[in-house]
Amino acid sequence: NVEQHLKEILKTRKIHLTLIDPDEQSPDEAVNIAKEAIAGGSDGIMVGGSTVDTAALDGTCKALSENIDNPIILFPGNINGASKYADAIFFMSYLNSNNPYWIIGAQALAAPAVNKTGIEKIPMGYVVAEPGGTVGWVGDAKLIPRNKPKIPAIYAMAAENLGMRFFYIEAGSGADQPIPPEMVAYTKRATSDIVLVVGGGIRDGIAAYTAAKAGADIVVTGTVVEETSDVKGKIQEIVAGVRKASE
Ligand code: 1GP
Repeated sequence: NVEQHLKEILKTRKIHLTLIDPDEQSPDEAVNIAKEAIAGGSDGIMVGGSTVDTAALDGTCKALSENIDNPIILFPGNINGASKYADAIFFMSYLNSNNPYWIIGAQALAAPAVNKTGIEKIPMGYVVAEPGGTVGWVGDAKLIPRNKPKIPAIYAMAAENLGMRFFYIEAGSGADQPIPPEMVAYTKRATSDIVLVVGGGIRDGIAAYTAAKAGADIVVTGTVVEETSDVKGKIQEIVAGVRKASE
């Protein structure tokens, strides 16, 4: 059970997850990146992207499941984001979209396929703040302004009241700046048990430390592993920041 596993870790320290976009490399290359990231201290691998080729997703999840022991968690970008080869799926609602498709339409259309895989579902609320990147554009987001740090907190309160157990504040993959720490802090303070996930634009140990220290339980990075030639070293730096914030 991935959720229990993550919550067990959170009793003692914060978590880092590495996001792999199956569109960006072959399954074999994804395995190499994942192995290096885990050797660097990452606790698990998220798989997904705003555009996903189902064959690439299945191929990547299958290769990962055969080669790594850490959790493989789907991070779906649309109705085709499910794979039976993963361990769990963040079953997410894009709470600050202007389009009901992204809030509940895609989830309804995908639910039969997700349930058929038999994998664990982790209910998660998802909000996108400026700049928002591709996921902001694709998801018709009412982007949360960077200078309005209290807004994600009210979405998180609503998500928790609706029974969601995870809440993700996203700046957009490749964002030029990560989520402001005040935004993370207000959200953490406004909720009780919800697991707070923060990602988008985190590129170094200091940014990872800042997000975790502000209240993120899970820090996600994706782009850095695509950009560096030393995945293990870069992830070690980021994980060191996350772990330092756990002290
Ligand atoms: C994207 O938040 C994640 O959903 C990761 O963002 O690629 O900027 O690390 P980066």
